Amino acid sequence: PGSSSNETTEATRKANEKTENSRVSPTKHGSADIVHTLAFPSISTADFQFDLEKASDIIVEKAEEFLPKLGTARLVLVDLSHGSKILSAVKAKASRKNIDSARFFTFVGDITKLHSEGGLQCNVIANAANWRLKPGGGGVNAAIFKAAGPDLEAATRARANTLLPGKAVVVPLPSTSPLQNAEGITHVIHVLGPNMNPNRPNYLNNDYTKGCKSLREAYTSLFEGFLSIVQ
Ligand code: AR6
Repeated sequence: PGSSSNETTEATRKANEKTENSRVSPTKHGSADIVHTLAFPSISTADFQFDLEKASDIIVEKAEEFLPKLGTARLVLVDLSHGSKILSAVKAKASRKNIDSARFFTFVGDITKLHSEGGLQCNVIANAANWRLKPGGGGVNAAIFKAAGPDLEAATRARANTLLPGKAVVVPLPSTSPLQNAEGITHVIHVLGPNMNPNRPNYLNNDYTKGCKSLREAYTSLFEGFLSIVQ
């Protein structure tokens, strides 16, 4: 009997993730031959309390569906910690389906500091937004609005005032935004996922039939938005 992956030590896992982060091929910062790359957080699985197993199935299914349409562009699922359960689940499922790991991979880091701290070049990032498209509220939404400065709120307002669950809106980032200067981000795509938290708006009361449909729609809108930038 060999050791199962469940028995992998924390140290080994950290080492593996570091290897994974470091194997990412560099792209030219700010130049025309950049490899279009979308970095996205796992929509709905923290503050919105969506089931991780179901979410990881949907992320892998949608990445597999969109990769052939995206040419050479890359999709990168990001989370803050080496212990991220959603990253491990997605990584394992993507590997089982033999999805090209150079074009779809997981990355540990702060989505607002991928280039400066992680050495990963992305030109587009996704935000797990709230329906009002407002800064704050914690999680990745607060981090992205803070890092981008007031420019992002004004640019968002020019596109939309609110968002429905399952929908995404592409916002070009003004060149004055620190997120563009320091990180090379040209677009933020706000996505509103389904909510399974009773203390947040549009609570789905554990209805995963509706929830999964809505999360699929959210990733479809997100990846279609990215496709519109790549094309
Ligand atoms: N970099 C990378 N990933 C992050 C970061 C970061 N800086 N911060 C959080 N994550 P969440 P939701 C990961 O809660 O569940 C907000 O208040 C986090 O570990 O941000 O869709 C909004 O205003 C998790 O994997 O989004 C909404 O009201 C993922 O990002 C509500 O929360 C999403 O976690 C949306 O809840």
